[in-house]
Amino acid sequence: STPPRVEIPRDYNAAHDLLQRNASRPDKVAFIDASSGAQLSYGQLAEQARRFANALRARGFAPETRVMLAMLDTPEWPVAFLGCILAGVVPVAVNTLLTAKDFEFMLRDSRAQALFVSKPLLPTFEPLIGKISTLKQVFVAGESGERSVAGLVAAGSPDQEVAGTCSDDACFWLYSSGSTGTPKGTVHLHSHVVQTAELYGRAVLGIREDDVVFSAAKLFFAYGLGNALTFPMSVGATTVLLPGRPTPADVFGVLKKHQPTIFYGVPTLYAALLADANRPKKSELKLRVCTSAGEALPADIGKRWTADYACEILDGIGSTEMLHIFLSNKPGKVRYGTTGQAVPGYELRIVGDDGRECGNGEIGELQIKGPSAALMYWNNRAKTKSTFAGEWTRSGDKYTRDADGYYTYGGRSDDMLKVGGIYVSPFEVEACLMTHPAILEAAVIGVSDSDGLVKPKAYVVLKPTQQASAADLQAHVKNLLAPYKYPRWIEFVPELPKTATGKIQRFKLRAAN
Ligand code: 3SK
Repeated sequence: STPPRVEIPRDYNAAHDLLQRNASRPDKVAFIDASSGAQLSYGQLAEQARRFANALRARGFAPETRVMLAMLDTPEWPVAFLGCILAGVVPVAVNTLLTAKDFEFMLRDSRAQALFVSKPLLPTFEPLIGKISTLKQVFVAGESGERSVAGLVAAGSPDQEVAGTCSDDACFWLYSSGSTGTPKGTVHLHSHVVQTAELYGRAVLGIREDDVVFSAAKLFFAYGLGNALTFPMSVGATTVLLPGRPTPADVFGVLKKHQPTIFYGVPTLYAALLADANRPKKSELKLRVCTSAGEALPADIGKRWTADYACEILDGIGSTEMLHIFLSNKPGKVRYGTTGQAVPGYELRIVGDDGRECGNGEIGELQIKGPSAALMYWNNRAKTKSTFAGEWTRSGDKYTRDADGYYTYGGRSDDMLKVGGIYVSPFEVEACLMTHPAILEAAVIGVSDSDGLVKPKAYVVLKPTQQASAADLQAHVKNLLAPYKYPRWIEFVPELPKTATGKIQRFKLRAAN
């Protein structure tokens, strides 16, 4: 059958489109802050985004300049994101769990001229403010006053002025992690927002106006951005935002209090929810569909969740590069243990090491062709060329396909690990361990825990006469890197397996687990 196509006019602004789709429902709640209980209606959202955009213009931010959003998930996030896009300014949304060193790299790489930062994150950014010459202005979310996001919104005119962007203009960036450490600024276009909302949000998830959605993945992730902002806004649904960490208690709290009909999680979280002794009964929740992405969902977790909550988990895979999910299980056709079938509108192929397309049952790299592939990685021509190979985007994930078109995950093509749905570079964790004075050498691999979910494990060689406990080394990593990157297990060994040329043979360590 003909693949679905979403037609988008040349003159087009993604934020304007999302807001216009809801112009007829100004009183409907668009966003709820689960922590404060504050609500933002579609009418308020449209007005605040317009004011934000006009205030940016008044302060001299020209279309195509970049600004950084380092904000927790509160209703100010969509106001800032949509406000920037309305003004043609390009928001660079960053992972709030990262360190000052990571943020410094991203501020310098993107040359963001303004920073919008949530108050609790300000101490991490303070040493950078004044140090980076391209960063001119800072606005704080979660407070009032002249230098706040709220102050900026209040100062802007409510007039409707939309930047003259076109569908192929840069709309926003997200940073994608790489195995060599430096994150890659991934440039997405205005058209990509509605492509993903229509092809996956509407056609696979079946999202609709009467849905209430809740995503454990935050808005700064491509997964969370679609889940909790662009998909619900594309149909006028309501989103519950949780600014803090999605602990099982908080997630169940939201599911009970706000009764979401769509819940978007990641495998580690589903495992933790199923292990929670205080979890609610099925009758206390109103879920109609759940999703999982970030890493392959172990079949057992999916089956137990469905048995307990009478709701399927649609396991799928997307990427920062493709913006959202291109391969997914579909309602009523779920096969646990697989990542499902191609999302209509995307073409998939599996390519072997010899460059030939694989047949059913053969393992190779999954490649994707579809209308939401990023334009490029900023400042990184070599990686852009190797990832975005003409119409096909390389995923770096190994897959097999069966005769029914279901795909099964077979590991990464590189050494990257996915921990709780977030990429972790083993090289970065090794380099961090090596800064500990007692460590001579370290090697990090991914090892499955009892739920079948991958976590970092470190093999460590101590310097002669030096001592350190596993807890010391874990604390050292937690201190220097984003906390989710720390090795959950540490094994002390007399030496690491190496090739004749001195390269660590991680495959030997993997085989021993
Ligand atoms: O990790 C994934 O599978 C994913 C899903 C949707 C959007 C982005 C990503 C990385």
